[in-house]
Amino acid sequence: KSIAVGIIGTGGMGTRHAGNIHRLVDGALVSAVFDTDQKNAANAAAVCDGAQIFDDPLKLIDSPTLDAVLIASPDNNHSDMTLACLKAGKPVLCEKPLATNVEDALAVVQAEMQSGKRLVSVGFMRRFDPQHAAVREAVLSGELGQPLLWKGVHRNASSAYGTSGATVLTNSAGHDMDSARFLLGEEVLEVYVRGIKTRPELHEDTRDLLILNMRMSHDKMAVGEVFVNADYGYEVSAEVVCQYGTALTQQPDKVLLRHKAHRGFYVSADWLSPFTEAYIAEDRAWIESLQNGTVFSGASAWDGYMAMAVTTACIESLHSGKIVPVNTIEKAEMYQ
Ligand code: ISE
Repeated sequence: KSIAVGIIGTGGMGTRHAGNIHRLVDGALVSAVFDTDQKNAANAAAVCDGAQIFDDPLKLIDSPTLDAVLIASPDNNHSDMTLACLKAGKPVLCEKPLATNVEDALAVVQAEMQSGKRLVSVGFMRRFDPQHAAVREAVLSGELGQPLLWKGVHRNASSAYGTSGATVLTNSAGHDMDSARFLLGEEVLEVYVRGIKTRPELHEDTRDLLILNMRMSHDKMAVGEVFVNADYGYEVSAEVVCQYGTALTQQPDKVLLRHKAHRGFYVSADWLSPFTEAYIAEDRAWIESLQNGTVFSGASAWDGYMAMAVTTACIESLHSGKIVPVNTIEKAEMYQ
């Protein structure tokens, strides 16, 4: 049976998922879209052979013609939309972050626990990126010995969503917290965050360059740079340092260019192109899990909640200058 998906939020990210699911994923079609901007909704509907355009996201969620919902609306309504999906008993893939504060993320986890069914998936797409997957495989092979340290780099050419420390930590750095958890297979216990504003003309709240220091379970360490105004382009990398070697993400098929007295590689301007494959693989894995009635292999509501719990501690650390513990509820059986 073909899975009928409705998409809430059809900006750049939602339209990308719509095209992936409708055109590139077997056994699924996008049959409904919603966006507050009619033009965006019409564009996405056109990509999906004339999907129905809803004027209310809650009506879309409740529509009996839809099997599943993908949420790619602005960050601050992710948790409300996800809760509405849980209420309707619909499987949902919510773009990261699951919420913009830890209380709302916890409400999603608790509602899912009450429903007794794993309905919520979260779009931490790096888990499906071939480079990140290869690093994880190398670590899991055991050949490098025990993993000890995660080192991440996350740079945006310019910030699309604001540059206060809280916004950067909530919107961008969640990927790095998830990457460290995923690649080391450990939880974040404590954080220490430093941040600066990189240009004098920026607003005084700006913390566009951050260093995250995370103490992980089993005495592992993680440190990441998050720089949302790096100017030259978009880049992400992750390295796991182990007892007998290290594994670092590498782009395999880059062309060495010689041009105008330079020799080097192009760098992408945004995340859509470096993570093209990751988004397709994520959408494919989600649809397959719905078809087979199995648990999604990517991030769960628990992972979305953990990212928000770590984010909350990071914001506190950035503001206080102190080491801050990550406080969470106990992990329920259904997320083990
Ligand atoms: C954006 O929202 C994303 O999810 C990108 O993957 C990330 O790299 C960027 O920093 C975020 O702003």
